[in-house]
Amino acid sequence: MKRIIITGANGQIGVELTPYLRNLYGAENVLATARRKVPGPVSEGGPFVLLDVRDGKAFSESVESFKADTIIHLAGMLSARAEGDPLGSWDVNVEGSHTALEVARERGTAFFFPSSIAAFGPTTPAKNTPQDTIQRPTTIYGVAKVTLELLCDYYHKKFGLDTRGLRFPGLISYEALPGGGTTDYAVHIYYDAVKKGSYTSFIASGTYMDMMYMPDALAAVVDLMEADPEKLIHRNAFNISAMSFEPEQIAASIRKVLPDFTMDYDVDPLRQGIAESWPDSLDCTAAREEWGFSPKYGLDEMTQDMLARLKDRM
Ligand code: AKB
Repeated sequence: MKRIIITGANGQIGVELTPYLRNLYGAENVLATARRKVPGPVSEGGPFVLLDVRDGKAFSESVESFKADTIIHLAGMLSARAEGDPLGSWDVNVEGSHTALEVARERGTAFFFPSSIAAFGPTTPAKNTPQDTIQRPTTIYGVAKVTLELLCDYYHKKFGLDTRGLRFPGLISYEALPGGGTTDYAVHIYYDAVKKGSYTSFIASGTYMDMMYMPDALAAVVDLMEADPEKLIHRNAFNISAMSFEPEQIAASIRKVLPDFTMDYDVDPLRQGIAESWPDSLDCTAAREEWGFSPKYGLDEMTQDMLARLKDRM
């Protein structure tokens, strides 16, 4: 990657990936795009343009004038929000992503797509979920993710496009709150632990999901995009995860730092249903073997860092 254009740069991943890439590749070589201009590092720390990914003409012109060699396509709607607006989410998550893929084909750029654990469903083996397995998701978000995984594979095979992707687990970060996701409880819990010393979980006790600390996710994007293409057997998308836990385990980890922390439950049926349709834990062997995936943070290391950073901020 030398000249990178990022879509959805104001989202949970974009607000951290944009400065991270600018730091690695030079601020002038990373063009952030989003539908709104929000004051802060994304719009002020380097080049920025307003862009709706569904506007293929404007998108293509931005790629051409910036001379981008890589599109990091992050614009999208998360799982629970998408379930509340299936048609709107299809428009952004499938039509918008397909437009982005077409722009990549037209301009000959590499293309990164963030898939998700949501690309799996209730008939997928839930434990140690294989890289290649049954994908019959029951959420509109998951259906969109599978569609794009397949389209990316197709564009690679048919047009030789350099498409690469990751199946992200829940991402946990102190920089930005996610919005409308099912794994969001694992971020909110840290904020409430620092602010109030207690948390009410919308996910039920005993519900396991894969998770990862944001620094490991950022490194994974770069490691995959810089990987030797000859070594990639898979393209879209690699299973990646750093840990799998249920609410009681993250609460116990927080109590090691804040012994008085308490948690109770007010389970949200929508998000609980989504969580139960997703895997408990992914097998990441392909990512390790094909491009050296190796996350650094486990649950307790992440908890210590999250709480220390949030305390500084709040
Ligand atoms: C969500 O919960 O929707 C996302 C995801 C796992 O894709 N964090």
